[in-house]
Amino acid sequence: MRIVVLAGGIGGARFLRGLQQAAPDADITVIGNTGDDIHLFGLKVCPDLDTVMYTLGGGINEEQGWGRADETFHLKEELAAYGAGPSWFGLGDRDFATHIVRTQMLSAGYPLSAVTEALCDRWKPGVRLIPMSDDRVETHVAVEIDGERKAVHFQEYWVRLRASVEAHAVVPVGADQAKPAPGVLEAIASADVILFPPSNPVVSVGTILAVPGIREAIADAGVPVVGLSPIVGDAPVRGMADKVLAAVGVESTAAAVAEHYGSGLLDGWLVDTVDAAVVERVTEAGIRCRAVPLMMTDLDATAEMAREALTLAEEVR
Ligand code: GDP
Ligand code: FO1
Ligand code: CA
Repeated sequence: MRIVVLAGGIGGARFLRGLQQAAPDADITVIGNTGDDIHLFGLKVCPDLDTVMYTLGGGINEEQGWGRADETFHLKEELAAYGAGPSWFGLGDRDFATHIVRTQMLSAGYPLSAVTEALCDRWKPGVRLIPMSDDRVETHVAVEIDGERKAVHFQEYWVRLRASVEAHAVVPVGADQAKPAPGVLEAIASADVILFPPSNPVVSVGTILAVPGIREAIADAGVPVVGLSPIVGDAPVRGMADKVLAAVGVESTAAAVAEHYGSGLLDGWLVDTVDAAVVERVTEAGIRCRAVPLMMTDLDATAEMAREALTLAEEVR
């Protein structure tokens, strides 16, 4: 079975680990979000691609969900000693190697998709990881700080500001000129099922869908598209997805997220059992909905969620 998954970082990566256990023989292609990418110290950092690669490759810092395990920060300390900023983004020594190799290959002319494939040769994540685009797309957030409206890079909003200021708009800069990376449209066209994991609907899945051609390809694929809600009990399970949902005018509920994706895209939607009351509303929106345990507390729980998603896909096929 060929499965295509649109993934951001932590939530998407954890889900993918469960999907691999639930469908060990499946051929999984991950279309990764690159809107979080940031250039630091002359290096290109791809947080969501790295989180998927490290998590499935066994190198992730498990409790953080980003960065490497067994990390040291000598480079970060030395850069700070030189006053070379920014200091608010925690790049570890092992992680720096990834960004150096990536930047070297990009400078040699390799597209991001080829670079990602090369990095995965080391990590062997067990999935095909393709960036949503080889073109530069960076999510910026329009915020108001001390009465002044300005746009900041997503990472500055998310990490330095901790989403503590009101976000008025979330803009994937460059998306409208970006093309799907080689293999993205082909993977969607040959998929047997397409999954939206419990990733951030705005800055992860939303950014991938903002690349022209991807949303249309999914809508026209003619195979089941099933999503799992990252919102449980009217709040994100972790992180601040509610803040960016508000910025795009979507309430932080499992039903509103399904409606935001729309019945033109989604055939099925899994909500947590605490949100069972919304099943009827989502169904009325034309999306088959089921309430199942949706907390990725451990690998078996996540695998069960993945099985439920695949079962729902067969029901709506
Ligand atoms: P990021 O790029 O690192 O923010 O990761 P993603 O966008 O892939 O996923 C972030 C989302 O995962 C957050 O909005 C969380 O609500 C969601 N999430 C994290 N853990 C769980 C979980 O156990 N269950 C569900 N349903 N969602 C989760
Ligand atoms: N997230 C943080 O909250 N604080 C950090 O210092 C931080 C550093 C970092 C370094 C490399 C990397 O790949 C990811 C990193 N993240 C950090 C996570 C990053 O902000 C992710 O983009 C968000 O978690 C949302 O996707
Ligand atoms: Ca992300």
